[in-house]
Amino acid sequence: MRIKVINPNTTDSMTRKIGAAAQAAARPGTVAVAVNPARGPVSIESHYDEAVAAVGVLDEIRRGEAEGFDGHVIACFGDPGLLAAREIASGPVVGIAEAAMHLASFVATGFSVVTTLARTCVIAEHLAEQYGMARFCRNIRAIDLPVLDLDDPGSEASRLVAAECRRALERDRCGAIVLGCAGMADLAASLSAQLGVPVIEGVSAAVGVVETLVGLRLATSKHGDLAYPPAKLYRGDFHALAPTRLAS
Ligand code: 5HY
Repeated sequence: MRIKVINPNTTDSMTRKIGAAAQAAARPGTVAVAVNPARGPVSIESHYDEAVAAVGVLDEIRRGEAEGFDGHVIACFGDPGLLAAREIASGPVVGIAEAAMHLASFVATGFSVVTTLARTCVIAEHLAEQYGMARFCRNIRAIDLPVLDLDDPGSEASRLVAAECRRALERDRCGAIVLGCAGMADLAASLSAQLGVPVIEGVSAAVGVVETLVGLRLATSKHGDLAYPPAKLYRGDFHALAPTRLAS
C-alpha cells in the first residue's frame, strides 16, 4: 500500500520529520511518501494560512491521484482542505486532527489538545465540533511558540510541551493528550513514557486510519457531496485547477 502524506506548509525539514514519523508508524508493506506543496506558507498559524495552504494540498492530491496512491494524509492540525480533497480523491483522505481526536476517544473518556500558538486554539475547537469530538475534548492548550520554533533547540519546545501536558492532566479531567501540531510528531513516544498516559500524535494516527480503511476496501463515497466537483471553467491563474480535468 502507498500512502501520500502531505505537509501543507512548505518547510522541507518539517516534511522530513513528518515522513519519518509516518514511515515509522506504517505497517510492513506500507510505503509512506511525505511531500509538501511547492507554493504556500512556510508554516500554518492562522485561518488565512490555512485557506492558502488548502490550494497546495489540492495540488498534491491531484498529483497523488495521477501517481496511483492508495490513500492520502493531510499532515497539518487544521486539516486544511480536507473535504475538498475528498471530493477529488478516489481513495481515503484523512486529516491528522480528525484521526488523533477519534483515536484518543478510543483510549480515554476525555482528552486535551496541546498546540503551538494560542491563536490556533479556536481552529482546533471548530474541528472538535465539526468531528463530533467536542464532548471528548476537555481543553485546548497552547505553549505559545511559533510552529517553526519547534525545531529550534533553543526554544525548549519539548520542555514547554511536557509542562503544558502535565497542567492538562492535573486540571482538565482528561486521560489522554493529543499533540496539536504535525511538528510535534517526534515528541509523542517520550512524552507518553514521561507522563504515563496515551499521547496521540496525528501523523501516526492518520497513517493507521488510512491503512485500516484501505485494508477494508473503504474509499471516499462518490454519492452526494463528496462526488467529483461539477466541471466548470476557472479563470485566471487558477485555470489549471479547474475540475474539468478530474471528471474524465
Ligand atoms: C501544523 N501548523 O500541524 C499546524 C499546527 C498549528 O504548519 N503544521 C503547521 O499550530 O496549527
